[in-house]
Amino acid sequence: MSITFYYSPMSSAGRIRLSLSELDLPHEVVRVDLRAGDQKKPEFLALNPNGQVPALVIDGTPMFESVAIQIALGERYGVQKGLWPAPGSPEQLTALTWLVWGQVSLAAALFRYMANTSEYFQEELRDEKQAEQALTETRGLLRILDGHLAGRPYITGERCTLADLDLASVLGWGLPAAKIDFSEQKHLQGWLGRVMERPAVKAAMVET
Ligand SMILES: N[C@@H](CCC(=O)N[C@@H](CS)C(=O)NCC(=O)O)C(=O)O
Repeated sequence: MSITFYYSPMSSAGRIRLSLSELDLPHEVVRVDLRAGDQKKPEFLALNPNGQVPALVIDGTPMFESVAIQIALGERYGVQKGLWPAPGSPEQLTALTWLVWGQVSLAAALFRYMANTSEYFQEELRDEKQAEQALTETRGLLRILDGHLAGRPYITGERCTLADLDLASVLGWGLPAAKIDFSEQKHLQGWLGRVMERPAVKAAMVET
């Protein structure tokens, strides 16, 4: 097995870094300096034509899109490590559902809210109405996740999987950064606390 991981701190690549660490997979890390524009150089574009991190090369085959990478890591290496449900199991379908929902629905709404409010993004592109709409959407999605977590400690049931790690790393950073109060979502709060306590997650929060 050979894995090369193209990484930049404080980016979507952080979620893949966490999975590689939890799965304890040997890999080579290539730092991509986004400010210097490394991601737009021909050698990187050959791996990811979008010119974005993360990218991962597994046994010579390049991959991009963080969710696709998470699924590949889960299915190839996660089952044996207890971090991904067995193929064909009902839990695998649940993990896939919430992993994809976490990025396509929840993270998209949360980042839209941040793009329209936060100092991390350009001020002249902010729009109050967009922010309001994105906040309402994000709150609704947090209630949906809270409802799913009622009566189960993790997304698929009793075990923490890459779906939990992926969602928690977005929310553990994003909710405080966006200053979104989720104190009413007790199940979500308890779950986030459990996932954030994991040593690999704590270490990943201090990105280097
Ligand atoms: N949908 C992509 C998004 C990747 C993405 O937005 N990467 C950003 C960092 S968070 C990036 O590399 N930006 C540099 C650029 O666009 O030039 C994924 O999930 O992998």
